[in-house]
Amino acid sequence: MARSTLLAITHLPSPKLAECQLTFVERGPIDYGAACRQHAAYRELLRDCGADVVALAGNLDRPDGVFVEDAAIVLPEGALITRPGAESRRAEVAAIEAELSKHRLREHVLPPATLEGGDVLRVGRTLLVGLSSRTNAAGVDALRRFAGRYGYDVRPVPVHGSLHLKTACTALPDGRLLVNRAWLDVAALDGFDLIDVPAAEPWGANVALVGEIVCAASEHAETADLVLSLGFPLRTVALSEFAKAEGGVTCLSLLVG
Ligand code: CIR
Repeated sequence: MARSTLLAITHLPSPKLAECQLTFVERGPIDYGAACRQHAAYRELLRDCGADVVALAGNLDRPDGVFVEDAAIVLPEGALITRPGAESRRAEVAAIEAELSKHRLREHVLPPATLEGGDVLRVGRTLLVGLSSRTNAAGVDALRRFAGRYGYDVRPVPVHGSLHLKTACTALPDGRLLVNRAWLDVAALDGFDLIDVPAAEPWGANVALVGEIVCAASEHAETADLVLSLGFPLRTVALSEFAKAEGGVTCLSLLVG
């Protein structure tokens, strides 16, 4: 059987998950056992989509360590190790870098720049980057220096109503963007075809592309119906406990293709 060339780096949920950072979400109880079961189902979904899955455990003491997406920007040409805007999250990147070093040459975001992977959306040769509470203008410049030399066009997108750009905007397999316009500066997306998430599901815009398969949280049933109606292959998985920690389907993995 041919081996998959897609690797998904994940990290097991921390027993301290309920102490996570929260910005736009109110703190409520998180069921750690349910979070672990949902994470196992998420890893299974990644495998079903054709990925080899690694589950790291080096950040089990760090509440937000499960949200590996924020620690790096992975391109075919190399990886940029981020400097998270949330100070409490800065120590997470070492464990992610140790794994990524097996697969990519790395560069680093340096102070005063801050950049989190949840703010970086790749659409073909364009990188849309959220200017958010976690990613500053120097972080955008760092991304531009890193990716510009490989020919990527780096475009900032002001984000005001959500934690990260990808909370409010992700890409479908044909390059159209699934968006919640209320949470970002839509003028910055000029030139892209936009599809609005259902009004009842403002958090639905966070979908992950694993190969050509659209993966979504099963809590966003109307968004799932919308994606199916557009003709895209779709898989869903329950992620309620991670939503309470302000994370979605993209946040839980780093895809190394
Ligand atoms: C945080 O506030 O940093 C975490 N509780 C959630 C991070 C979610 N990550 C993502 O959207 N890429």
